[in-house]
Order: sequence, then C-alpha cells, then structure tokens
Amino acid sequence: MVAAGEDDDDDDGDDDEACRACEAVAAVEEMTEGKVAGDSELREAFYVFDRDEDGYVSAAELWNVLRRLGMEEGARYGDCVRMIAAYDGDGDGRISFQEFRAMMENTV
Ligand SMILES: [Ca+2]
Ligand SMILES: [Ca+2]
Repeated sequence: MVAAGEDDDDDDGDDDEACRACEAVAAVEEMTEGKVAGDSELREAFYVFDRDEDGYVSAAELWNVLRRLGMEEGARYGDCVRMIAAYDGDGDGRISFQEFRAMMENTV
C-alpha cells in the first residue's frame, strides 16, 4: 500500500535544497577547476568561504560568497541557512572544515 501524500512530499523541497547545495559545490569545483580536490585545495576553497578566518563557514559567509559569484537569484539567506543546517553534523550552526569536506564528498 502506498501512503497518500507521497507525491506532495516529493514536490516540496528536498530536491530544491539539494540543488542549492549543488550551487555552492559547483562554485567550489570551479575554484578547484573540476578536479577531485585534495586536502589543500579543499582548504583553500574553504577559506574562500570563511571570510573572517575563524575556521567555520557561517550562513552569512556562504551567502556573501554565493552572491559575489553572481548567484543572487539562487541564494537567498534563508536557503543558505538551510544548506548549512543540511551539512552541519554537530549542530553548531556553522560548517567546520570537516563538515565542508563531507559536503563536497557527498555531493560530487
Ligand atoms: Ca567564518
Ligand atoms: Ca558544524
């Protein structure tokens, strides 16, 4: 038996959020020229996002970078918050380098 409402769920959001995350990943891939990035390349990309160099990428930092990359349409602040939340393994509201690396490895 198929649960009612399944279609509604599919229409509603998860794909969309994955797509937004892909934009961030695509931006990083562009920086690393589409290669599978090594640790040092990932770290470079990470510091592009980590504007204040505190070792974490916040939603505001992600938002800033995506806008600078010309993704104003796709990157609203609320979307960045959700993107961060999707990969924020320890729930502190920001992306550490380890979480960033996991994000890249998951989406590529
Ligand atoms: Ca930061
Ligand atoms: Ca975190």
